Amino acid sequence: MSKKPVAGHVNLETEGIEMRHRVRSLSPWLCAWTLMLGTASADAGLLNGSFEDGAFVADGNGAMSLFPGDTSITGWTVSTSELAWITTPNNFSLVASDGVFSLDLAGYDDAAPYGGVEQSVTTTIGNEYLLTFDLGTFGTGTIASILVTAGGTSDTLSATATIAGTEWHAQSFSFVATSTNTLLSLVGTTASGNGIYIGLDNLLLTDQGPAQAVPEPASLTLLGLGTIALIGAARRRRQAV
Ligand SMILES: [Ca+2]
Repeated sequence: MSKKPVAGHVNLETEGIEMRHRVRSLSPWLCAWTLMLGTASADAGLLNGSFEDGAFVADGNGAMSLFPGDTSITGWTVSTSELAWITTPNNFSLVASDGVFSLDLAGYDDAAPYGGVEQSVTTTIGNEYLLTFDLGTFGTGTIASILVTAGGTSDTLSATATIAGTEWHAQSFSFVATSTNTLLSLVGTTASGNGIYIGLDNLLLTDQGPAQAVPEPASLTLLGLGTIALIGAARRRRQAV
């Protein structure tokens, strides 16, 4: 007498084979979904984004005043106007956002035009890049702003202080590369109140992969219909067994 399947009994072996078959059938669609939803981001190779490396020589305040054209900060060139490269501790009670070094784009002169830094990075044409950094304020209610430029894209990012001491505000900026080399530039534009401080630290640049248009509803519908058809076929095959 052969063993008959009991009603409601699940044949684990058969179900397992069916499940593996269905997963294999769906895998090309899952891959397509993954591609459409985007690829993993990767470090884009920005050098010394935290300003921790370079030929730092502290003055009596724990800072170093740098002028346009200076390349003392590894990877970076000072642009526009004077800025201060500051270590921790210092005589200004300033605290770096990351590591021990940070910049004050208002520098020692505390007046516009403010200082800036720039670095040329290798980029892939058509890829989207995300730049994140911390913008520092000092003094409750004061506003600090930085103009960020990358290739043909630019934006002014601002933050308002809510506390009296050093306060770091996370910022982000995106651009699509149009060249194999993109000049990344950050220049201080506003330091309200007594105008003494525009902090900058902790820059990270990530390559987000090819800039993709949001999938159009029509292509999403086709993909969805294809997936449903595959599941239906798998079900019909199972019922036919
Ligand atoms: Ca730092």
